[in-house]
Amino acid sequence: MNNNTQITIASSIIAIGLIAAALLFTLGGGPRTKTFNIVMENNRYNPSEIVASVGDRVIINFENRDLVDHGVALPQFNATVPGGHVPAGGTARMEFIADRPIDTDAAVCGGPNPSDKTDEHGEELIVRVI
Ligand SMILES: [Cu+2]
Repeated sequence: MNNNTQITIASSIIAIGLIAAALLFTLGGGPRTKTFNIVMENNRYNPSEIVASVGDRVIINFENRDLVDHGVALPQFNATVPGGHVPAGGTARMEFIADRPIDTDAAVCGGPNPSDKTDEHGEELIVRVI
C-alpha cells in the first residue's frame, strides 16, 4: 500500500464521517413537532386538554361538528385559526412554537381571555406547555 492509497483511504473515512455527522444533525436538530387532532362536538372539545414541551412546534387540527363557530386562540403565542373561529361543520389548523411554559384555556368564544374557564359555549381547551 503506497502513500497515495493511504491518503485516499483516510480521505474517504473522513468524508463518510462528515456525511454521518450531517445526517445525525439533520435528524436530531430543529424543534420537535407535536400534532393534535381535536374534535368539537356538543360544545365540548375532545381531547379537552393537550400537553406539549417547551420548544415544541405544535400543530392543532380542529374539526368542528357543531352548528356554531368556535373561537380558539393563544394570544401568548400569537396563535389562532384563520378568522379566529373554526367554522361550523368545518376544519381549521393552528400552529405555534411553544417557546415558554403556559397553562391556559384556548377556547375563546366569549373573547380572548386566558383566565376564562366558562366562555359563551361553555367549552374548554386547556393548553399546557411544561
Ligand atoms: Cu364555542
